[in-house]
This record gives sequence, C-alpha cells and structure tokens, in this order.
Amino acid sequence: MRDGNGSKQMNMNPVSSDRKMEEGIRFLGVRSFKEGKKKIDLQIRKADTIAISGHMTPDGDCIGSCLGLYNYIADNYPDKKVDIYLEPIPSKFSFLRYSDRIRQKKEKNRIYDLYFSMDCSDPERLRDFRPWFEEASFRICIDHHMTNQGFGDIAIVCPGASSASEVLWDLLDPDKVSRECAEAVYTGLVHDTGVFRHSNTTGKVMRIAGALIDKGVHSEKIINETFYEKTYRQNLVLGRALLESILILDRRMIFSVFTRKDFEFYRVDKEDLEGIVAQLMLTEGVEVALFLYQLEDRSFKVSLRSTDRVDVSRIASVYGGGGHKKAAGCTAPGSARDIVMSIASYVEDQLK
Ligand SMILES: [Mn+2]
Repeated sequence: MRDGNGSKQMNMNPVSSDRKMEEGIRFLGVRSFKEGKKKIDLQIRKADTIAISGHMTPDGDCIGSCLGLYNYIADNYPDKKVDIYLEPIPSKFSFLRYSDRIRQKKEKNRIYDLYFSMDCSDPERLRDFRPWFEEASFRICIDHHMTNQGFGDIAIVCPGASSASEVLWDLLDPDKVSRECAEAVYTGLVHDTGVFRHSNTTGKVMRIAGALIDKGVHSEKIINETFYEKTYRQNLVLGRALLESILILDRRMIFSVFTRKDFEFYRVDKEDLEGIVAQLMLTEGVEVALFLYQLEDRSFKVSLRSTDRVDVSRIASVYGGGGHKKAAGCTAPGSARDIVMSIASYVEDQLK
C-alpha cells in the first residue's frame, strides 16, 4: 500500500484522499514522512528508556495511537524499556494488549531518553505528564489537530488525517505490525471517524482499515463493544430523551431536555448522555438537533448538531461556546424553554 507521503509521488498520481492528508502538514525537525519514519526508528534504536503519553480524558484515538505505538515498540524493539502513561481508561478498551500496563505514576528520578506525545494538540493537554515529556532527552509529537502548531524535537502534525492513529500508521513499517498493534490502531480509526461515518473518512482511511483487517483485527467486536455498546441505564436515558423530544420550526429542529431531577431518577451522570444529540439528529427532515442537560448550578449544557445548511458553531459562540460547523456546544443560563426559543430564532435566521 502506498503511504502517500512523498510530494513527488503526489504530483505524479494524485489521489484525492491522499491529497487531503497532505494538506497543511506541519513538520518540525524533519521535512517529510519518509525522513520522519527514518528518524523515529533511529531515535527508538538510540534510546534505552522510552515513554508514551496522550491527552487528558483519553478517547479511542488517544488510547489506540498510544497502545498501537507501545505494541509496535514492544514487538520490534524487545530490548527497550518502554512505559505508557495515560489517565485511567474506560474498561471497554481493556481487551487491547498491554492496556494493563497503563499507569499514572513514574519511578522517582526517571528521565526518559525518548518521549512520545500522541493525539495531543498542545503540551498543556498532557496535563500531569507534561513535565516528564518536557524533561525527556528527545521528544516526538504525533498528531492530527488543526490547532497544533508543532512541539518537541520532531513533530508530525497532519490536520487532514482522520486520527492520530492514521498518522502513526504512516510512520510504521506495515510488515512489522502485529495483530495486537493493528487492533489498537483500528480502534483509533473507528472512534475518530465515528465508525467511518464522519467526513474525515477518506478512501485512504478505508484502505488502512482494510490492511488492518488483513492483519486479523476483529472489526465487528471492536466496533460494537467499544463504540456502540451502552449500559442498561444509558439506553434508558436515550429512550427517555427520544420519547420526550419535540419538533419545532416546521419539523426542521428537534430538541430534548434532561433536568437535575432526571439525573437523580435514573442515577446517571453526564457521561451517560453521550450520543443522545447524535441520535436526535438522525430524525428525518431535521436540520438542527439540540440536547440540553441541566448542570448543578441550574444552568444548561447545550449540545448542537446540524446539517450543512446551518452553522451551529456560530450559534454556540453567542453563548461563549464553540465547536465545528455541524457540531458545537455551549452553556446557557435561564430556563430550558427560553434557551430553546432563543436558539430557534438564530436557526430560523440561518435557514432563511
Ligand atoms: Mn484524535
């Protein structure tokens, strides 16, 4: 499989999704993927002690890229001491090999020869692990966030890539990727593309996914158990939110509200409400979906989703929030009714 790295190769045979990947890549300490690959291999060989960290509240891509790299080093450079530091991860990811080696405490006085930062838009987001990264003898940053300006001694940041796991894949030797390493990388792809549904799902992403499945990845298990599976309580509150949802603006906007009382009644917390707004958005004819849940101080956290016709990040920014054109969020004071009505008027303006 071509890894779409050399720009010469690009000009000879442009493939749209590879070009997307090439757009706006920020390199620090290297000039190309090819050079990056070589230098990273060299740094791993030179180092005796290596550490890997990702961003705070680690998600599927953060966990996948960190464990993918960990497994790759453990498989191919067996004489290295390599450690992985992440905040505690959800138990649904514990099937990934070496996830049991993830920890938060470091040996006293240990300074690493080489430290990797994965899926992290700036060093601040390494949170507690940041000082260990900063003091390491050599630092490598692998990421895909638009806002990442590049940090460390080598940085490879591809805003056009679906995930940090995709960037990592381009830096590995595919022949040396084990099934266990592939499972971690695949988990990262699945999560940051919303199971290959978001617009970042390029042809290249699908080709990588194919290569990973050829390595023996159990795709169905990873998708169902780490992405779709919900607890009984999560299903109850999803059902409740759908049952209570209301269509307004000529059925072009839908909203649902979850109050403090509901939190108490169902004995859930805000993490259990994930995915509700996305499900509301899948209602036929709807241009904007709104999900509001009440915070302890009685104000509301508002999640917004939209089709191409409405830019919800503009609406969220009115309330001091932000996000993307089709997915944004903010916090708003007042009653749920007033918030919904006021947002509806902004939506109406944009739909005119
Ligand atoms: Mn990511």
